[in-house]
Amino acid sequence: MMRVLLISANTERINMPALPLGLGCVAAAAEKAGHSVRMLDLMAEGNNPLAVQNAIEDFAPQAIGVSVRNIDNQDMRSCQLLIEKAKSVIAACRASTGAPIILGGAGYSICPAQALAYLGADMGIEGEGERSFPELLRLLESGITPEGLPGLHIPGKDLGAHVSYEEDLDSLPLPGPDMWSGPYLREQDFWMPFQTRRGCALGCIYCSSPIVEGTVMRMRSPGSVGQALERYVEAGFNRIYFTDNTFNIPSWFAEELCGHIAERAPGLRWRAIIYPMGIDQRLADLMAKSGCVEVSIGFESGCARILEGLKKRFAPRDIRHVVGLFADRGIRTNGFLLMGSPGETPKSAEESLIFAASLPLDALKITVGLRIFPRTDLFRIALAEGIVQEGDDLFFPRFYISGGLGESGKLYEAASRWAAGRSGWIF
Ligand code: B12
Repeated sequence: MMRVLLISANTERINMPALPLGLGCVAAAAEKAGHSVRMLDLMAEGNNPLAVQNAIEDFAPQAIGVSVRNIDNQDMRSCQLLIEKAKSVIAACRASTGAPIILGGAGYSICPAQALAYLGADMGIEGEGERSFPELLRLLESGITPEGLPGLHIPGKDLGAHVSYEEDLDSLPLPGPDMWSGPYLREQDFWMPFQTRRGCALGCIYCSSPIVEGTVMRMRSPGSVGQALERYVEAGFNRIYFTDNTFNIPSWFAEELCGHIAERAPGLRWRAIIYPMGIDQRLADLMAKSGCVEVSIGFESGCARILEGLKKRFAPRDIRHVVGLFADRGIRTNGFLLMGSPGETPKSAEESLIFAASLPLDALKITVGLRIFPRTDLFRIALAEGIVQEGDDLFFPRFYISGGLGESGKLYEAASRWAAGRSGWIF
């Protein structure tokens, strides 16, 4: 048994304060394996500069896990390096203890080697942490060199770490409501995150989700989700944000899920991310009846040619249909438009803006420029176009903007002009 301190370095409130759900999953798994775990969520600590030092002095951990969620804010116009927070956390750990520091999380998994080098940690686990982290603790405790563990990276060593993804999500413990504390949990804009499935096979050219979650979708059983949500509602958390990449895929699963939510957690209000394809009246009705109040729809473009280039499996008419289905049921719709994609021209950009303005959306967020992630088709396109070079460090953000647009300033100007006159539009 080891004393393990798990630190969430994220204090960002961009969009909404995000609870460290992934770290909670890892904590639940480490506890189940018999370790003594303490969580330090820096979001809950306000601005206390001594939070890390105090926790280490008080708990004397034998290992420290640090969750790295965000690298950057993915905004080409005013880019912020959010990873800096994690760097200072690791420095504070180093100043107080010699215990090994282990990284994990989405921001870490996208560029593991670079993150390890930049942050100065001892090792890291790429991908899901529930299996590998407790196993790593066991090996460290027994004094066995941990090489060969799925997803493990150690600076300076090429372990060829293959990442493995759990097939049976129900076998992984879920963090219960008692795992969480902190004043921000009672704030008006707080929505408790909950994940029902992992993995995405859709293959959108720019997306990092397959890197973090793999390309094979795995689901928790709808009954177990209903049961877990019932406990959250009983504990007073009746606003849930489903973090699943595409809540409506597959639709049979989404339908079953809605049935269980309505039965076990009546009174729950929830939000989700939707892929605008394959949603019919029946699913939209079930979503509304089970408490869905808002959907985010990353339709990204209103031009069929650009959507094809992004490898989206929907066309503008599908987007219109889906937005209409939710609007008719009083479910708030947030649209997301991504401008500057491969093949974008001033004409297609305008087509997108006209299209977006014609939809009955409650809000629209416009992003100009696509964050280039490693191991994506967008990276290969950017390479072929000379925007990035082989071996470029994509840990520090690099953005794609179509060469067919002329100056990026013109697109900024167009997006600002369109957003200025419209309520709910954000650029
Ligand atoms: C849902 C989501 C959101 C929701 C969050 C809602 C909420 N209430 O939490 C919303 C839409 C609000 C959002 C906002 C943002 N997001 Co977001 N989001 C996601 C998404 C799709 C899922 C995150 C999630 O909760 N996963 C579920 C948990 C269980 O998984 P996990 O955290 O990855 O944890 C697992 C592993 O990583 C690992 N692990 C985690 N911690 C640790 C620690 C250790 C020690 C170990 C060993 C392992 C480990 O084990 C866990 C369990 O298996 C991811 C993409 C993705 N598919 O991962 C992007 C993602 C995390 N977001 C990202 C970004 C950038 C943002 C924003 C900055 C965007 C913006 N400009 O607004 C904001 C920041 C929000 C904030 N306050 O921090 C990026 C981060 C990469 C980057 N470029 O920095 C991602 C990866 C998406 C992307 N575009 O690439 N987001």
